[in-house]
Amino acid sequence: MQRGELVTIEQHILALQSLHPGATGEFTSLLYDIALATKVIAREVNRAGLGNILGWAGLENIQGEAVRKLDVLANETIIRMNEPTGRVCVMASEEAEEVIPAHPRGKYVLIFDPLDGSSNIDYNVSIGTIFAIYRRKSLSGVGILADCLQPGKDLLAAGYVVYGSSTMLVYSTGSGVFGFTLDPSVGEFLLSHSQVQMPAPQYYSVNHANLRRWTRGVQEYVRWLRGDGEGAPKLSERYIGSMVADFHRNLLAGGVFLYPGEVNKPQGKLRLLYEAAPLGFLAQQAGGRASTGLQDILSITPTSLHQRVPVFIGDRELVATAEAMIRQHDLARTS
Ligand code: AHM
Ligand code: MG
Repeated sequence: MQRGELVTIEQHILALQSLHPGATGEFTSLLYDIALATKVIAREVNRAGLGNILGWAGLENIQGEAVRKLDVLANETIIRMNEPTGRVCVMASEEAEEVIPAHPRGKYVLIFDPLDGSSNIDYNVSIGTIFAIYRRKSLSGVGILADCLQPGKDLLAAGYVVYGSSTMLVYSTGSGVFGFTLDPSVGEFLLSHSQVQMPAPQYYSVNHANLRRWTRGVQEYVRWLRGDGEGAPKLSERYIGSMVADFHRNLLAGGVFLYPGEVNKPQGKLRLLYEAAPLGFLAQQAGGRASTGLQDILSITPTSLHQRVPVFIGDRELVATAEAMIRQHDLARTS
């Protein structure tokens, strides 16, 4: 990009398409539809706190429409904008128990977490949308569950939008990670971060309140992240409680985010399809990694839509140390 040149997300997606001579433009349009849906969500997130001030009564606003919770609204926005286009055959959302059938001729599968960071939604703290796109596997008709249960290594694209002090969309189609900042005055996402690579780590992000419930390996690892023991890094701690926002900071500033399993809940909290795999794909594209502590997250073929996995994601070396400590302290005890 030349200095001073403005690149919109649409131009950027089209430029990527030109690298694939056989491309029909459908994938390009799908990415653009997602970007558009997130602009609608960003608008709602930005005015969320105005509901009471503007005098919306109870569950109805002044037009008599039901005031929906933001996460429901985000979910409906993404579904409505992608269901009829003919580009996706099936969708899966963190907010929906079953798959969402779409168009029989759709070539793609769209997986999304409409509004991640639910505990922060009501408090004006950064939240996000995560999306992932796979090629369909079924041969015809409306897509099915098997289309959604694909490993992260087969992703065609993944990305997220963080609704923070500004709104940013970050995505990858497998040729690097690119970030766009929404200019609200013109309503366009403009390229602000090109070919993002994770710098040397500065931060670790974890909910320390869970400390007593972690396995010995995880406890040792977090102690090491805090500076105890041989070769321990010098890091500072930051935890927002919205995975998108925590991941985003570590992507740009360098670091590791973890949501480990617990002794009585070894699978942890975060969802493989909607959270771990798409962000794992971005981490890898930016020079980092994502692991469960025992296995590379991108290699896992999901067995159910809402499967959970422990997550260690970010700087490669820091993730590798988590794996080593978990193998040393936890595997020896269970095998
Ligand atoms: P959600 O999908 O209900 O928003 O839950 C996922 C979120 C992540 O964004 C975040 O990393 C984690 O839950 C925070 O959990 P906790 O409040 O236990 O620290
Ligand atoms: Mg979520």
